[in-house]
Amino acid sequence: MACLLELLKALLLYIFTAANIVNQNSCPSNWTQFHKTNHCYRFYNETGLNWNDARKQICSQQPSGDLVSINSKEENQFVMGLIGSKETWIGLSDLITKNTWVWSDGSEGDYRNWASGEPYSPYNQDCAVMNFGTEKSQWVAYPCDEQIYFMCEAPVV
Ligand SMILES: [Ca+2]
Repeated sequence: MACLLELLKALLLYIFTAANIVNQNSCPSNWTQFHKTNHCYRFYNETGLNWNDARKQICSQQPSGDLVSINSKEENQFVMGLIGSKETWIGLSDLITKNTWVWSDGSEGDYRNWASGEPYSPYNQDCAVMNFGTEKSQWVAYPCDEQIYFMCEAPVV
């Protein structure tokens, strides 16, 4: 009988712990978690949107969600793994102050992966796209009203 009780206790502890892990670290379905940032990511590759609509209409549906901010080489590689070679908006722009590129989610840090000669934005190329043309995994300044695929990032819920 004592043995059975011990077994029951162990089983309850296991269920409780498993439930906790799921609750503490979960991303919504269709989102992928990156353990280094503990954030969730989703690549939207069905309908292209302009930079602002992608951000305001789609990414913001998730609490504290925004276009992806790429803050390290590791995060850049992780994002590449999800989007492959598709041209994709990232959350970097100089819309607020010309030639000062900032992340839309407010994250800071100096990591940049511009293609050679970029950011080249003499006119209205004020938003950053990843994978433009042959510049795989690198970033290029591009007109914000172009409609292309995009990636969102949000904290785990
Ligand atoms: Ca980020």
